Amino acid sequence: MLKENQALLVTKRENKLYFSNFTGSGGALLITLKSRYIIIEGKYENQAQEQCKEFSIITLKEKSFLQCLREIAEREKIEELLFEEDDVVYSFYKKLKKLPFKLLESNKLIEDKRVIKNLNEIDKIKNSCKIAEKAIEISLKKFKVGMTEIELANEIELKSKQLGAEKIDFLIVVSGERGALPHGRPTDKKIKYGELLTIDFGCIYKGYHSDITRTYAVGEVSLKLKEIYNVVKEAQELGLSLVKAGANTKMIDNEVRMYIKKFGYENYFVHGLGHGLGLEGHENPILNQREINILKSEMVLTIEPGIYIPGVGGVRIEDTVVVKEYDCEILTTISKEFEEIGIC
Ligand SMILES: [Mn+2]
Repeated sequence: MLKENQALLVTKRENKLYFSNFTGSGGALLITLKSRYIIIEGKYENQAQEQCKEFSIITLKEKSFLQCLREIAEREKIEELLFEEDDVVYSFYKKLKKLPFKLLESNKLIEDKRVIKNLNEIDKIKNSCKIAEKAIEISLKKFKVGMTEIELANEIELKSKQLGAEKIDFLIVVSGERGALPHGRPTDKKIKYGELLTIDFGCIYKGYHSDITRTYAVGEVSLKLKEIYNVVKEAQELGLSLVKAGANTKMIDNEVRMYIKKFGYENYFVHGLGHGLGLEGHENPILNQREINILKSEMVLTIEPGIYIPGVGGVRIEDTVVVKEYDCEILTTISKEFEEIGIC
């Protein structure tokens, strides 16, 4: 991928982790055809020695990052430097420009590799999904009508950490009319009888994300809410059934949208059908009406249609799946059957 006179500067945290196993937030990798360097502050030295066995470690002492970069480049006869255009900030770019090489955009070189997961990565995502769904299930057993959204969210967060999550990525707990906010944060609103409750949760396990959404009925809900639930559930299952290698993401998104349209709710499905995930919570492939991606085996993505009616409430159901040759493997397996909770 690289030519002899080129070096790739990796600054994006997830890409550094992908290439080197380095979990720290600082530093950068410099990769040439022949060598791999990690350039870091002294405080990361021990960590880098432990995690980055295949890298030459360069510690910034009296020299600046740019001086180190320049020295390596001279030694290795580098003329072109590829940098991550989505990660580099303008002030750093101006400094890079002063160095004596031609700057080239890396064009998501690493992200393109990351989109297909290896078995090790899929294992970590699976584990991450297991933790997330277990945390939801166990927390729901403690759920009582009148609990606040934040109280329930805290339970889920704590449980996920007890189960091995290193941190949570995000946690949406919304109830009643607040369910119409696709990305609503939990508040001190009490979760009441007769409302829908949506939990969308992703945690991180060994760097890898999970993503799952379930909507529950708190006791008996109106026929309208139940109807929305069933439309979303059927739409989500339709989406899952279309995922396989070779499928076109825009067409899958469209089929699900058309299904929802049959019931007149198309204007209330206000986001794309899904997204890839891995080291980032949102990465390629993106499933929406704006782009076309062709699915390949071992991509990992979500299918998450929703209906959000302002003043009424909302439903979203989401699974994380691995694309296979003829179908997909669903990693988030807790029940999607319409379920009334908090009544026993
Ligand atoms: Mn998602």
